[in-house]
Amino acid sequence: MSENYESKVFNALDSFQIELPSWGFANTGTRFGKFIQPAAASTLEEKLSDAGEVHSLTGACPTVALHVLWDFTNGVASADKVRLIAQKFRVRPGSINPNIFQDQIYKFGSFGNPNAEARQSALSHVLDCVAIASALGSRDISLWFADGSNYPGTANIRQRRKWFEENLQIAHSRLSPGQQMLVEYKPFEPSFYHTDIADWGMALLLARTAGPQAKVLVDTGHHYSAQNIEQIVAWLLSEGMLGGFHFNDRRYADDDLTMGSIDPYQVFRIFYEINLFEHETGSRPEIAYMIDQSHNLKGKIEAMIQTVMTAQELFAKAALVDYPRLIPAQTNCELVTAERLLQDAFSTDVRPAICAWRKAHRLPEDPLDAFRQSGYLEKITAERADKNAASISSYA
Ligand code: RM4
Ligand code: MN
Ligand code: MN
Repeated sequence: MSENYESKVFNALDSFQIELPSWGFANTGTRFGKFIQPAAASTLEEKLSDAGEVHSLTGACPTVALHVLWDFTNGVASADKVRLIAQKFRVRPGSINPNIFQDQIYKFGSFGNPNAEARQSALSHVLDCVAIASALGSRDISLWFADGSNYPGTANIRQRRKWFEENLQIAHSRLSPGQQMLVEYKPFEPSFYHTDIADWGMALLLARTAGPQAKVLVDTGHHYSAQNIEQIVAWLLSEGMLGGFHFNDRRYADDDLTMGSIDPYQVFRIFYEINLFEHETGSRPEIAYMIDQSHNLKGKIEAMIQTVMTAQELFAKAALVDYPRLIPAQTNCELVTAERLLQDAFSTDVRPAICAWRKAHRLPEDPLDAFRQSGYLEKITAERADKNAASISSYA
């Protein structure tokens, strides 16, 4: 059992990579204020340096998601510079994320804005993002829209859907072969009455209308509390429409807490559905695993390393489910047997096998401890503290 267990963990970790968000290293806050950390990154160079540190310690994060408005000061013209900075820190540009929610022109929406000029501006930014992705060799263009409304009767929901369809189709037509458009949904916030892409069904319909290279992105924090996320995952898998994840944890809403910190069994159940699909179909869908978290209080790099370690543990545990025994147990309605196969895998301590995997890959056995010993945090704190102290921290 034990050798078999270790090889399952090794295989799982060999196949598992998770993308870091560039914005996860910068100062962030809540609606009420930004909390300044002396070591936070404020330039792309600093963000990619921090991401490179996480990757060098964990070996699991070769790519970094980029937010175009925040990371590409000159749009497409910045692409070469971004590539060189990424190379310097031994990471690669990952998903490209447009920002069509921050500028004043988007007060009443982007693709769903009744004003044609605003829709056009959003479209041209998304097209720039496709061009940036092509220039950098990035596969995924990841779309999240803040569009929605705050009061009943103030927005024409069906008309806005049509505008979305039009622009998504145009953006899709610019994709190169092999590129993907990921459509993310979110039930509320910043809009509090209706959101144009509020759930996975809406995202699925829009992705289908956009074209064959569009899929759905599941952000684990973008659901109502009682929702069965793994069932959504299972349905998207069976539709061939699961494009990727933004992982984070939550207790109430889109809290962007550390993955697995509130409900690790939730993450395990998602990985279990994916593993079961792979076991049954013999095929491995290309799923972009990404982190989308905002650590306001924890040290940013520490929290990111903690996240990657948690992700690896939960992914490894899901690989331990005895699928050949589970499937007949499901067919024969042996409920307790089936459920216990999941529980056995979830409660297995995979940490010794993960340490062995790290050792075999010349990685530190405890990446968090190695980070604390490395002196990196002290070095960047000394370099960045003054600049961070001078940055604005108030909400209004
Ligand atoms: C949203 C969503 C997006 C992220 C923005 C900053 O809630 O999760 O993926 O890019 O926040
Ligand atoms: Mn997200
Ligand atoms: Mn979010």
